[in-house]
Amino acid sequence: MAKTILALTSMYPLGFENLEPDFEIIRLWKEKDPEAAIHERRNDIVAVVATAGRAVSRKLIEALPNLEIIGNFAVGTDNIDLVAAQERGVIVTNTPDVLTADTADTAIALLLSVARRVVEGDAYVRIAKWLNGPLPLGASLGGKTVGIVGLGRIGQAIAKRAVAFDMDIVYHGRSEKEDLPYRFYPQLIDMAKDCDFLVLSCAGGEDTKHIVNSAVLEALGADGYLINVARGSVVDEEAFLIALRNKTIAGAGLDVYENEPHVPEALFSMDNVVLLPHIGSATVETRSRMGHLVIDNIQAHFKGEPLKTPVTA
Ligand code: 8YV
Repeated sequence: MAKTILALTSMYPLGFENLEPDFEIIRLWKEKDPEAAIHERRNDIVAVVATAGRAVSRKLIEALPNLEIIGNFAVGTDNIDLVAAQERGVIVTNTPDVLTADTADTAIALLLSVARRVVEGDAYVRIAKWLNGPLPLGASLGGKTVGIVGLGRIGQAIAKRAVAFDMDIVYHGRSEKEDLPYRFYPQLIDMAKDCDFLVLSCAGGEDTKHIVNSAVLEALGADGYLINVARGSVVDEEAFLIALRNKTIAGAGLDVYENEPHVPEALFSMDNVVLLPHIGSATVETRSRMGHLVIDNIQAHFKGEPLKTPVTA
């Protein structure tokens, strides 16, 4: 009975080759009947590799009696039932730090693109609309206020970058960080009223589900922009689409959606949104580092060595 890893995701560009001498790998996306593949090998599976949008539910955890470790190819763990894992004594690891800079860069790319109409401008040139007159004016960044929801590692990296654009930083989150020089807002709605760019970089999951609701969007106002590199679940998508349609917010830059890879079609025809396909960490360098971390954690666990990046409840 070979120790088996159930992979719910590829770890491109790295892959699982480094684990193959010691483990069999079930690449679930290649299986004709994924449920049957899991059922057949359920007693052999000792590790699961997952990622954002690939759920490790209580049902899956309970179906694998010898599961010891879940290696998440992501920093966010909202795809994993952490309580069920803890109850069973299953270890969870993730990939913090290595993706901080790229994800913060993505937030800034979205912010710049939507404020300065970069994507719209590109299309404007390509379809020769410029011949009929200039692109409508954009919005400056300098002197504007960025309100960051979730000033963790990624939030702080976004703040650092926004400071370089002469922007003012404020934040909202679970707790005030007294060692940082930015103003803290205990209430999201108050911060939304006071900021020009509301940037989401918090964890997903039940605690943050739909915290950006119609009242927060109304507070952000007709000159305000929403940038989301966190999780689609943080935003009430229905309220958000209404706000965009009615122009009660100025625009949005999105890397994440509630039901990925499905994106509300209503967004496709809107000029004031920039849409990315969840690429926050999607560089060759970062995805390689993420893959190495997943592998290192699994190998360390089975050698009885300390884990590199365990998730603590
Ligand atoms: C995903 C992410 O891991 O780290 C996270 O939480 O959302 C991303 O980096 C990436 O999209 C791979 O699925």
